[in-house]
Amino acid sequence: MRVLRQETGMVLLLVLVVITLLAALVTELAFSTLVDLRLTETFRDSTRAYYLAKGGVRAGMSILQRDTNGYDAPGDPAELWSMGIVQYPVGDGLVSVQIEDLAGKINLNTLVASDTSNVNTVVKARVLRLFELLEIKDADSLTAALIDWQDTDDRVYVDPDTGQASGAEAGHYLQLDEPIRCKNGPLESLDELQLVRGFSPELNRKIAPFVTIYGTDKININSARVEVLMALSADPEISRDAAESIIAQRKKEPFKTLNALTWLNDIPSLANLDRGPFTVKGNVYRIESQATVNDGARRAEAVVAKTGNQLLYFKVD
Ligand SMILES: [Ca+2]
Ligand SMILES: [Ca+2]
Repeated sequence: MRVLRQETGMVLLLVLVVITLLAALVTELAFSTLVDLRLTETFRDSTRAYYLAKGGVRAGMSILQRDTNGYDAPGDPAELWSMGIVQYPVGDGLVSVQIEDLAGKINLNTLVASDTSNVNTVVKARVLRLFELLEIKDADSLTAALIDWQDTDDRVYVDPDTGQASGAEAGHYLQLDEPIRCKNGPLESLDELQLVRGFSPELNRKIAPFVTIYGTDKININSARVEVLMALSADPEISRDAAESIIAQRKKEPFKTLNALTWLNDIPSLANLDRGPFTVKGNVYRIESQATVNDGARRAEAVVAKTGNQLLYFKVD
């Protein structure tokens, strides 16, 4: 009897173990099925968000094509592109688009005339002043390294003012722990700056709002930030007060034509300022499009030229 009771006990225990295992298996299976289903849904939503984000860029491009008023002044009621698109519902999703005029930034690729070793001393002075305004250390050697990175020759840049060889060519880059080639050509992205001697991700973040690698050396007076305006001229100096007056004025009335720049005469210190560096419109814009569909979220970034409706850069995260 005792043996029988023991055997019965053992069987009961086995049954219990099997039931527990089965239950665990069933739960696991149900869970996996749920996960698979969720993954499919997420994939579907993510894919839809991807196309929606891409569509946002297309929408941004077409808004820009409709802007033909001859000036670009973010915030002006006539400048629809600058309003962007905020959380616009499309099907199950939402899309937001922001457009930024890059002509308000200093184009680092104009430091050296393309495919040459000819330094644009006006732009060089601008970059130097900007770095100094942003309290960036070693502005001289950073600017020189940026020149050498772009110019076609392999001679280290010697600053004509100081006589110092402060740049960096192949001799520097080939001696790194992980040697790289000196580009000797224009920057293809702002991220590429991190390869240039002295630049770091932190420095990149600091200068990113003020610089670009696209467009011309002209600065749009309607969209430049205070620091960019201040960096434009050393003689006469554009003081912070003067730059802020320009910004206050353009909020009242954008500079719609180059003739409107005569307003600058109203600021006594700027009466003799060279109007040459200025423009009142852009041609290259950065479009950022963010889309969500349920749990799926994607972000697209593009750089486009208005002339010819050209896509210069495109990335979807
Ligand atoms: Ca416009
Ligand atoms: Ca070079």
